[in-house]
Amino acid sequence: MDDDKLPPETKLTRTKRIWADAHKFITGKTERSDDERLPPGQHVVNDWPVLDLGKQPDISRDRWKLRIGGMVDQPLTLDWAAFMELPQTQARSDIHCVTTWSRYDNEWTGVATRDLLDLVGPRDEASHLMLHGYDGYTTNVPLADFAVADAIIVHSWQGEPLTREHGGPVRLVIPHLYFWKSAKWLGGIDFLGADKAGFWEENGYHMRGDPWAEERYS
Ligand SMILES: Nc1nc2c(c(=O)[nH]1)N[C@H]1C(S)=C(S)[C@@H](COP(=O)(O)O)O[C@H]1N2
Ligand SMILES: [Mo]
Repeated sequence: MDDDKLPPETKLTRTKRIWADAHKFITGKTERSDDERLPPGQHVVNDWPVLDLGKQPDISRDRWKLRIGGMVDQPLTLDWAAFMELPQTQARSDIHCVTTWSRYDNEWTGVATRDLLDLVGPRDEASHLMLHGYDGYTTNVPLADFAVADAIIVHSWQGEPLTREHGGPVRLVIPHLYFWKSAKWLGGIDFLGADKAGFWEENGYHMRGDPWAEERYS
């Protein structure tokens, strides 16, 4: 087949392709049967441990901004008001931390990554993302994993504003990957044309981090 003869990929078909890719990864859902719900090597906790690099940036909602750039049609910067004007999504999911604790039934509220993707329009070449926290933390994710239906950029947990220690005012939640991929104090998202290691990935952690495949270390 001669690819040159195909019409150029439109924004709509591109979005559909990203969603189709993402569909393969809808494995971390609470609808799994009980024996499949807990990934191998994990145990359930009822509290919510705090893990970070030892600094918890103090970012008020007034100062907070989310900058989105790289390989997108429409780079943009959202402040708190613009973020809250976007469609709000609520969803429940489980947390799986690579340090072996899992926490069930977390109720998140925020902006679905899909709604954000609609807004910025990833370009054809975009395949991975680098997420940036206000503490200097970085972590990489494949675009298809970021685009799953239950990945949310959250501002609330169990109906209350996300606390500073857990990444407030705004963090990412990607339930079907280990929690280190869910950047706290989210301030930047870069769309990349190739995979690139973030902080923990440079220090031996897996580039993808699927808990059911125990992708803990590289
Ligand atoms: N900005 C930022 N995000 C981060 C981290 C961090 O140090 N900085 N730690 C990651 C790790 S290793 C984990 S397990 C979770 C912990 O989130 P929690 O403290 O809300 O449980 O956040 C992830 N996101
Ligand atoms: Mo972690």
